[in-house]
Amino acid sequence: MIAQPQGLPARLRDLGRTVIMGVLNVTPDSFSDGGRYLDPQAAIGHGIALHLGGADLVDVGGESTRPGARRVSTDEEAARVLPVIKGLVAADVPVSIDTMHADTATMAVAAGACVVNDVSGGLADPGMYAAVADMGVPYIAMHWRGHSDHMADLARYDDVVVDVIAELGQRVDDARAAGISGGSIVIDPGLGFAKEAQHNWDLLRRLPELLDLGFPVLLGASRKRFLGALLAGPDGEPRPAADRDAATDAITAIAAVMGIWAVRVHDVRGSKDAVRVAAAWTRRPGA
Ligand code: PMM
Repeated sequence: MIAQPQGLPARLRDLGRTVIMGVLNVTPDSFSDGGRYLDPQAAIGHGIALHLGGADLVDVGGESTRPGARRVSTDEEAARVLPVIKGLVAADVPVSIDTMHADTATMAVAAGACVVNDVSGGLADPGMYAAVADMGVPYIAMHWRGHSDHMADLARYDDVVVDVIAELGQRVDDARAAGISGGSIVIDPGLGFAKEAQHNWDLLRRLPELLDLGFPVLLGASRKRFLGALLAGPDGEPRPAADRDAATDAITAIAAVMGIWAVRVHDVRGSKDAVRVAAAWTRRPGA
């Protein structure tokens, strides 16, 4: 059984396999797709293509979390994402909103988004938990220690898995205390966020410890720097982001076999195939 959050729309429920979340960044500066989908029509077209290609959910974000990226105001972020969310919802595409801002989350859900994905796990905006509690949608709480301009300095752990679990546990307790139902929370170890490459590998190797908490888990490994470093050529140059999809698909296969609820990926096709292989291998229905 793959743990899933309560409050999902019917077509995302009980799939019996890992959910594919496609990445749609409506930003000028995201590390992989920055600048490509700033035009709403281009973004909507790409979101529809992701969905038709196998994304169960399209994750729309208007603020880059790349190291050194400029923070955006709620107004600017909302102006980027809302037309795109409306266009996708009108085209019957399930949408999640990737934001750290409670106001953006509220507007996005009013526009039809069905999941809130908060990379700060509620730490960036003190109003986030109350907003999500009011709306009753599933809430993805990612492990986060600070904004991207200084997160590299925060990558210090005694035992990264134990520390991430303890910090996520605190987020879950705070979210529940603010009224979010425990059953609607998804946890995410935040690969690449205040993590060095070895931290990410430790978290991936010890996924059972995270899964043991009993919450649905989401992983966002897609095209991240630790994969580029792993695949560096003989000159030591990291493999470019656009050429990390096969490695991403390998992580998806592992995640799917382990019972991860969802993977957040740029290239949907390979991950979808990986999920189908894993589902067939584990004899879960839905392959
Ligand atoms: N990573 C990014 C953005 N949003 N959300 C969740 N839940 N987990 C992640 O790992 C995550 C995320 C950064 O990647 P991008 O710049 O390609 O969107």
